[in-house]
Amino acid sequence: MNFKLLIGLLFCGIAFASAESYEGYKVYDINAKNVFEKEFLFQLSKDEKYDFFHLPKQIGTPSRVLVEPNDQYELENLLNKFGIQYIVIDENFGESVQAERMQNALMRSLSSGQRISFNSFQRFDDINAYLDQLAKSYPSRVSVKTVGKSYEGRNMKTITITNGDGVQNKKVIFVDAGIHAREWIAPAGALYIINQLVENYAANANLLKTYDWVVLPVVNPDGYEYSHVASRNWRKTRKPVTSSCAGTDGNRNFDFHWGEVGASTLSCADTFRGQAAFSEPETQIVRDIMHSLTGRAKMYLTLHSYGNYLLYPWGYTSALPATWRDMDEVAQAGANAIKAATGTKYTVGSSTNVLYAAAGGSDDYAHASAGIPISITMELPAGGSGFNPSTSQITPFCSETWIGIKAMAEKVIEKY
Ligand code: 0X9
Ligand code: ZN
Repeated sequence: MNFKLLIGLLFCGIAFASAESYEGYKVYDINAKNVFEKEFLFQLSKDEKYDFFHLPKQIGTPSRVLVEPNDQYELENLLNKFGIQYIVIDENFGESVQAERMQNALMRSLSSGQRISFNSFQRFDDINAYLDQLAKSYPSRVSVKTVGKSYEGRNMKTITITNGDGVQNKKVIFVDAGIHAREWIAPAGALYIINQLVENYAANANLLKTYDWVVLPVVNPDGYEYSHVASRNWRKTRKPVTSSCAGTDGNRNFDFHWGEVGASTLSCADTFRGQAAFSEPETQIVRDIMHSLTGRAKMYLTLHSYGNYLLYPWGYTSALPATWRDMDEVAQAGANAIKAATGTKYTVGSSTNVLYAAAGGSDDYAHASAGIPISITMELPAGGSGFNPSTSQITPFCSETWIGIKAMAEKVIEKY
């Protein structure tokens, strides 16, 4: 056996010995046929024992839920009783998590020594190290700034990418990713953007002529690390709330119609809105970046997974913002470019209308409070049972995503 491979697998066994095992957990796809069945699932999702990965309001798009062994009988019973169709898409989520860990450790060990690799999911320290290396290697075009610390004290860094012409105060595209810990493909997508703009500059110079890009690749580093070493399915931040539950949903914590809809008041819930708006250092950091760029920032793009959506405000109401047509035009440009390049379909619309209502999101805040004209949430594709694409899917997913982002950026540059 290859030496690196052996070390990788040994490391994997030792490092994750205490991680949550998910042994016997099942993942179900539930196909609600009508509004009543959808409503039933919405009610069910309020129960914390069901971890809904996906709960779109559209009939015909299945909802997906992870259920621990003790609760499976009750769920199946309920669904059977009401005649709601379901299938089990993962018989043992624990095995999938273990396989993912092994694969990631192996691919990581095979690409060690490289500056950055899209053959494995990167850990937070590796991401920060890549940003610092870029600043060192490309001092005229790249600068890295520590914008604050996460609750657990991790340094959160933005990278600002320019074309090096020295012109100050250009317009800006601000991108973030990873506010939800388990959505690993999102920070990978942000790293891919950085990689393209910096290390493939010549091909992308048109995106940097009159605009600078500011990227915060991991909004929730504590949660991201926790999902790597302790609990794969963790979504929230990590600041304790009560003696038994930690974490706030960062994307319910922004101060615009905070907590009004689609956000839980229960600290143990996955969509907990927080004890107050901006209770989390991580969301404060995003807020402060947005305000520091007011006037300059023309597009805010926040990367999530999954479901292939390009969403714009509002998330708090089904009404649309006055300028929704501008955002729709930009999002359609992204969706069309992806469709033409790979055939992958993205759904475009306001988040309440095409996904579900949820207030306190960063996208609504960016548009309403920070005055950024174009504000878009991009939900990257699902892999595995949702949040766990295989390592071989990272590059194709990210390069496809980049095609859409480039098209949206070009549209923004043309419009503003
Ligand atoms: O629910 C969310 O925060 C996002 N979906 S995810 O599956 N990645 O959790 C969608 C957010 C859309 N925007 C707002 N509701 N404001
Ligand atoms: Zn998300």
